[in-house]
Amino acid sequence: MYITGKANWKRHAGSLLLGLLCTVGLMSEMGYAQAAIPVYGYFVKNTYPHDPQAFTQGLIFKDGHLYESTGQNGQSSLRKVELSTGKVLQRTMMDKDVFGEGITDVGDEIVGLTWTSQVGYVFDQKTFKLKRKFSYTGEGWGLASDRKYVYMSDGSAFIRVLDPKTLAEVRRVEVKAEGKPITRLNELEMVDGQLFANVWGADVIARIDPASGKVVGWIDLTGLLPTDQRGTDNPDAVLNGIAWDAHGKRLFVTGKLWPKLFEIELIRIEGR
Ligand SMILES: [Ca+2]
Repeated sequence: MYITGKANWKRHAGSLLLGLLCTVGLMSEMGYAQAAIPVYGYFVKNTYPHDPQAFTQGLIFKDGHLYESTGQNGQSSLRKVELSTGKVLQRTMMDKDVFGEGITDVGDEIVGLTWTSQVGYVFDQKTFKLKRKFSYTGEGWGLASDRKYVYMSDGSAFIRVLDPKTLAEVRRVEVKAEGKPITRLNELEMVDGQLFANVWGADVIARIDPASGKVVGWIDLTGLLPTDQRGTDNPDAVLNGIAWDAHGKRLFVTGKLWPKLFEIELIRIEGR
């Protein structure tokens, strides 16, 4: 049921996002540039290998390494990955009956979600030992964190704000662009106080003010990994994975089953 829903969304995602971006462009042309949401393109600074078998669901950068979670029942894992080579340095498998989703770091722990099992995992960052589990309602998609909160997406337009210690929900924020709810928010990353969320099924990242839920920028990643390099017969190979190196100020993005991971720099596109 959910997969069918996602497939339907994929067919419509392009036109919806194109519509949104055209709306922004039209507003600029009409002289309402001050009201338009800025659009950013990208410049590829570095390209790194990425495990093409990794069904990427969560990505973070911490202490010099990438940490990545992968999905699919029976194949869900948490990995520590060497940036320069894409080599998996450490791995633990999740229970066979769960579908791994997003991860984020809280102190020296890594918190992870599952898609429909309504159970989350807390791992020790160094040993990958499972320390405890926690529960939540609904679906689990993406996670991110800052020093105050953990942020969780669930496929809807709402971001759940969680207490980092108890992982209990504190509140929800609805994400809107020019008043319209933006659904299918997936992998998350906190970047200098802004919540980045890639939109499932589209090569687009929303830049969100985490306090208000307002979309304050769009990142258009069209062409980053051409579709003929994603396996044209695999509609699952979508953009999914944002990591921020807060010390080095480096932004990394990849996708499910993508053979490459990119360090990108954002470029403001004037007039869009
Ligand atoms: Ca992330």
